[in-house]
Amino acid sequence: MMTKNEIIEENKVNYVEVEDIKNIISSAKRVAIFGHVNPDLDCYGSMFGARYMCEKLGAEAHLFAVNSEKSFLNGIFDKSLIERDFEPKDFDLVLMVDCNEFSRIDIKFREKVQNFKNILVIDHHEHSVVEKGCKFYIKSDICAASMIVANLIFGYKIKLNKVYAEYIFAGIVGDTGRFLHTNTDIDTFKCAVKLMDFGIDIQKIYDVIYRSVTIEQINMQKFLLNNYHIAGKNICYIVVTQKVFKKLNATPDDLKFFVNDLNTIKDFNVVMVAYEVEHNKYKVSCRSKNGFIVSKIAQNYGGGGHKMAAGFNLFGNKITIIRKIKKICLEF
Ligand SMILES: [Mn+2]
Repeated sequence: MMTKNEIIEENKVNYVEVEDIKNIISSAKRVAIFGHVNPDLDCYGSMFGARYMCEKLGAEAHLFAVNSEKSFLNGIFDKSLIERDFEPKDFDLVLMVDCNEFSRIDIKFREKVQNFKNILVIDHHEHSVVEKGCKFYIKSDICAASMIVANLIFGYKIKLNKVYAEYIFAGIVGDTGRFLHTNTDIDTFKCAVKLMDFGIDIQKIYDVIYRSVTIEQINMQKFLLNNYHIAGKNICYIVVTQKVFKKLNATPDDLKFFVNDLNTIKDFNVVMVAYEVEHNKYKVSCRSKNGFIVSKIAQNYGGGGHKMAAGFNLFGNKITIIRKIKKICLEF
């Protein structure tokens, strides 16, 4: 059996360098920028940052995403710049950031993006599949896609402004859990310092992200702490049905907010939270520490992500999901 790297090698992945990205973007007239489904801070940070970079390189750039009206992202990013109707014929370049697979693109845009001829990918997730025909710039050792974009902007000597420095900073804060996760390194702080030089208001960003916890979120947190189970090598798992969301008047966004918090509990090597997003369709968010790796398990189940933060989908009713999750817990 071929290893993942051999498979990728065989497909002759079209990796591009910093200068190529500049050429690709400057020779485009109109760029359509996409991030992943259920956008998070880094997704928006990198999308908005990429928009700024494209415009400064002489291309008109548009942002496409599907975001909930209730999302806290709206408190940070200028949501009036987000569009929902993508017409491929209006564009000559698609730029995918913070994701490198079509399956991560919102279903609303997926087919149109997939059929697009000229696609550039800027991401920090490792490949789990290699999409044909795309040009890739993948830096999996960088904490956030936003930081990759920041480094490109700095490298091209483009002058950033306060607003976009805040967007990019928010992206880095999001993916590092405010400089907590193991993906935080000296370069992360160097980048943060450069961004702070633009006079950004970090308290404003932190207020929106960390000082705006709602009662629904607290109820969700209470539910998680009251309903976790332990299996295998101190693997913590929780299953949250749509019924629970309804009862708590909470959303998957409210839950995602606390998945990282569960991983701060010393004894847990891995935390897996399965939550029902559609009838009998569960997303499983995984976090790990103490040397445990979740990306491989996520890939084995058709998902992906980072070594210590990954996810995948499971299908079935509550009983089936509990059985599957328990089995997966024993695979560590
Ligand atoms: Mn990211």
